[in-house]
Amino acid sequence: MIEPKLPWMACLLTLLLGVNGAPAPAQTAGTVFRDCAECPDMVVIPAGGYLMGSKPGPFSTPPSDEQPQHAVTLESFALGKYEVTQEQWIAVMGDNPSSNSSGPTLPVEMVSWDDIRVFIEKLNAKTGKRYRLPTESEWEYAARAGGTSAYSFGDIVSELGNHAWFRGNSGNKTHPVGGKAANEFGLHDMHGNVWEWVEDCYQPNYVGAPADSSAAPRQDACDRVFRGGSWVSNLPDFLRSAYRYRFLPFIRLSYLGFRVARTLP
Ligand SMILES: [Ca+2]
Repeated sequence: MIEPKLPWMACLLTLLLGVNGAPAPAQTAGTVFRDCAECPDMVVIPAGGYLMGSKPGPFSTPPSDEQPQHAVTLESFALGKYEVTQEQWIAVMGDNPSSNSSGPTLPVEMVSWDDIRVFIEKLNAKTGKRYRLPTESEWEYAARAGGTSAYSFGDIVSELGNHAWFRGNSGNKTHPVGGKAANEFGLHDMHGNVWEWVEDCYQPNYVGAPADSSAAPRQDACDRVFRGGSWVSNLPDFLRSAYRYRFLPFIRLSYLGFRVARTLP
């Protein structure tokens, strides 16, 4: 007797395509997906581990807030392939607060950490997904993209211009996202263009920092961290993967934006 093959094949097709015939959300690291036409492109970041922070090395005296270097283990998550753009912000919020508003694919800026909370609430309501800001450990893991150097591409400052917009090459303005080379995880502009808010309350060092991807413990009226340097950064040090800066959550600046993370599935 020959087994009927169709039910088995139908089962497989359902797994591959989803119940409505649309592609099922792929969880394979490196996969790029988008939850709606005007939603950010998201990259599936692999699970893994790394050493967060800095130790004496090519930059012999890293700021004390990057120490102690410590091990962090992370589950897979999704992160924006680019900084959130002005057209993506407008699609959710209906306005454009940006200082340099000369193009739809420029990164949105002049958005506070508090403003972003509203954006994410609306994006989640629109998509039914769990968007959020990346935690500080997720952001640094994604910026390093498997590397242990100052930048995702190594330690050579003269190569920064291939990967980042900063004071030395930006012409004192933001640039359309994705104009520079991606890192090994397929992410653009982790170094430069606009600084990127992350979830965490700033802590002055990593003593007692979480060993997983959770955010630092909440404090009342804390500064929120942002990362990666920007078009206005005049020192290459500011664009290092481990470099940290922070402001109160209501601050809006022309060189400060964000990218979204999304919990999987
Ligand atoms: Ca950036």
